[in-house]
Amino acid sequence: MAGRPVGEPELLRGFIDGGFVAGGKTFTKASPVTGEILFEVAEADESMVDDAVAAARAALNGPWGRLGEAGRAAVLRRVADELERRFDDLVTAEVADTGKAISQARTLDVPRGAANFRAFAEIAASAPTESFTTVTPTGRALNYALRKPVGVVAIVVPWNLPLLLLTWKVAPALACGNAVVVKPSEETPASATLLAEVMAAAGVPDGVFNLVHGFGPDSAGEFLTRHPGVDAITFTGESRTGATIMRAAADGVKAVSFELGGKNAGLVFADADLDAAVAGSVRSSFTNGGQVCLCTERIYVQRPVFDEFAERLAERAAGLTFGWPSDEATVNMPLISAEHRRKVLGCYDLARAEGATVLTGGGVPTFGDARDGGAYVQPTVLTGLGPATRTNREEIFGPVCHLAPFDDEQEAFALANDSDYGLAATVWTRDVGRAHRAGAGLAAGIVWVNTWFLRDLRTPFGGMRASGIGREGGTHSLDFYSELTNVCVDLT
Ligand code: NAD
Ligand code: 6OD
Repeated sequence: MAGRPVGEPELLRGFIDGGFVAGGKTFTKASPVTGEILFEVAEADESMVDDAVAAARAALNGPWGRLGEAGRAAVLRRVADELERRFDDLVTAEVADTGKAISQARTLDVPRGAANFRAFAEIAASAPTESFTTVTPTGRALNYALRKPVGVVAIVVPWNLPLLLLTWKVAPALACGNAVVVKPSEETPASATLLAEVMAAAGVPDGVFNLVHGFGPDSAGEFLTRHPGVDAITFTGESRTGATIMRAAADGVKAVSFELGGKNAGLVFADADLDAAVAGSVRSSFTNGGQVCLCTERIYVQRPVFDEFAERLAERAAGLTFGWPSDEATVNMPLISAEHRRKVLGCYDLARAEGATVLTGGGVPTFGDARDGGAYVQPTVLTGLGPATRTNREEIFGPVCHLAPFDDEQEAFALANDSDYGLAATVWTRDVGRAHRAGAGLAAGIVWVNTWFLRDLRTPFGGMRASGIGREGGTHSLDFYSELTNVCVDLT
């Protein structure tokens, strides 16, 4: 990612069979902070996607295909080392693409990139497989399962946590011996391009990791997901896009793993540590500009503490000041693009039209400097709407939450579960029994109690309903990224 003529946006290229390649067309990537053009990006056409898939297939038949678990784990550890060596470059790329605060990129996004490779190096190398001895009429038979790669895996990811979400899939895919073609979001080409450099420097064999840039429909995303040479598709993004990809996957009866949207509930009980609940809800609603699939957009608060909680949350939200991403003290960030800002501001207008009371926010901050060209919106706290409103049902994916009161646990669980989605729920309570009842009673792939976005990479991660298909994490990732062959040997 160097060597551009001064004043020209840098050209980011795809990476196929161990080399960087540019296609015919390019598109531009604008800064969410100022709107200025940062990069020109080579858009992969259909023939480049063909080349990427062919390179991945060839790699499976080369030395990579003969490397055992331990050998692959060593490669993954080298990738993690190299990611750590390029730490500052990756932080710079991630901040440029997204406008996120440098402190967050340093403590969450980039470290998780390396952690994903280290974790799956261990998980894959130490995963057991089943074996059974079977009594037969003449003696015994031994059954045991062998894990094999699925083959060529297509990885399509969004823009909100670009490196974290990409490596969360690349690491287990490679740990299981697959070769991958990745398609990052058109909004975040930079860290994926650096990841290609990292792969090469870490000695990942040519063709094992391939990168194509572009958009979804009628572009690299669609070409890749309907490609007959792809064996499995893992996708993170909007539920609607997941449905489109599922149709494409149906033709080849391909395995899919989908991590999709959310409309996550937070439940604040009157017995909670209210300081922790307020601080935790500030994090869960406004981290990354509210652009985390796990963010809490619906908060239900038990009636005796509703007014105090609402006042304190609104005050904290209003106090989340915007600095430049490079300021160490900055926590807030812009939305990813002008287009996404139009969508989120449309949701703020819709909420008002539906009768919401705006406790804080609801508009656009002004700076009097270049950031006025960026995609900033104010952190917003709403109240006053019923559960059937679009504001309470549709994912907004911005720094916004709606507060509503409840009276008892049963009502709280019912309100939380009244959703087309089922990704995450967060519960604030001091009652241990209630904490466990919440785990059992809430229809979500993840239930956090007195915390939010605390991740152990060995645990199952994914969503119910429109929030996804399947689970990744720990051995659940191995189940998606490998096929099992049962071998049955007659021992008589
Ligand atoms: P998106 O669905 O618009 O795009 C995601 C990726 O899919 C991008 O790379 C895009 O180019 C590609 N794409 C779009 N249309 C396609 C098509 N027809 N065929 C193939 N590829 C296509 O999502 P986004 O706006 O980038 O991300 C925000 C969404 O992602 C939110 O809904 C959020 O909840 C969700 N998300 C979910 C998780 C999770 O773990 N469940 C994590 C992060 C984000
Ligand atoms: O932490 C993870 O592994 C993960 N997949 C997080 C998803 C965040 C969504 O925006």
